[in-house]
Amino acid sequence: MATAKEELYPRKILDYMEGFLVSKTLFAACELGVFEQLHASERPLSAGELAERLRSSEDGTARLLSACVGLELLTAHTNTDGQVVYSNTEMSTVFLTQSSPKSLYHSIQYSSRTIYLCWHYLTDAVREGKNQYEKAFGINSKDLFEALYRSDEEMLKFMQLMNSIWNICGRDVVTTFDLSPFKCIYDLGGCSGALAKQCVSAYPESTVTIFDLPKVVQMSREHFVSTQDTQISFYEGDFFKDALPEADLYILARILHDWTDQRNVELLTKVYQSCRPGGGVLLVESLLHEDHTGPLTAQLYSLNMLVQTEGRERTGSEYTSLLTAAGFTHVQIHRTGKIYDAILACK
Ligand code: SAM
Ligand code: ASE
Repeated sequence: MATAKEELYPRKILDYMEGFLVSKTLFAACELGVFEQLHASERPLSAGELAERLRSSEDGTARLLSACVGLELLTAHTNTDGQVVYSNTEMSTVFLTQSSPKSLYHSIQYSSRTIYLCWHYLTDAVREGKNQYEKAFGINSKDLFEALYRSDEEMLKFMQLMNSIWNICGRDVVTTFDLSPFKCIYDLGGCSGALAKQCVSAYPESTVTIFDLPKVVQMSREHFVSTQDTQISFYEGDFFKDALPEADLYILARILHDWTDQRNVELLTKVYQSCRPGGGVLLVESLLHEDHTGPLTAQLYSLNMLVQTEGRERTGSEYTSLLTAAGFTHVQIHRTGKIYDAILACK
């Protein structure tokens, strides 16, 4: 029951109604380079000084900085001469500057330039039950990844998005289960290799092969994985069309949520057939509660899968059904409490 107070002042609804103002403030501050400039500067800067360095208007910059203070992304301090100067908070330094190892800069960029545009058509996506690339970007390709990778630039942005989250929650998903018995690991749709790196650092006796589409592998070699990562190699292929190499463990991180149940059973069946006896599969996904009451992040991500892909987020038992339909047994589900959870199944 709502309390009398809530009826008079619908705080939650007002917050939700204007939630996108918060997102856009963060996006603009990142895109303009606010956190970068403050990080590069040895001292706090005034709105005027920042405006000059960012080549932005002084008035607009002052308002943006003030909103960032309200969001606790910046702190403001008044000098003895009465001038207001700004600096990054510790959180902004760690997560919003480009050079930080835990930077979310590229995730924010992809949210701003791609996801935000798709979500403009969320109502249509719900009505039609399909993604909105045609309306948002004028693309009518039947191939999902042709749409997602509509240019090299867009592919790189997507890869950077995929990359950045594993610096924050990658360790958890690869150490949830003891994967040390699995020496030969394939990361199907392994993309930029961020999870592969987490994996080889946790398991120094294992090797990880990143299996992905040829142009993704090429981009990954060029921008993400160094030749000094000797435990990591690449394999170019299409996991729906080509034969899968034999391995002890297949990692499928954020793969099944892109596709329908039918395509997933098709893919998992191929994985099962190539898997060595005693081997297994590790799924990494954002799990919904069994009764779909949460977590909110997974619920919202499921809507994002609707506007951007052919898939959905699922519950642990939904993934179990897909795995058992393909032949896997002993399904173990582990929730990490962070965005991504882990499921291990055996052959
Ligand atoms: N596993 C990575 C992660 O969690 O960061 C990337 C997940 S991303 C959503 C899906 C990945 O699957 C992309 O790297 C994409 O290129 C790859 N992919 C899509 N279709 C594929 C196919 N038919 N064969 C091989 N890889 C594919
Ligand atoms: C995919 C994952 C993502 C396909 C498209 C995607 C993400 C964003 N766009 O497999 C990462 C998760 N974030 C959200 C908002 O869903």
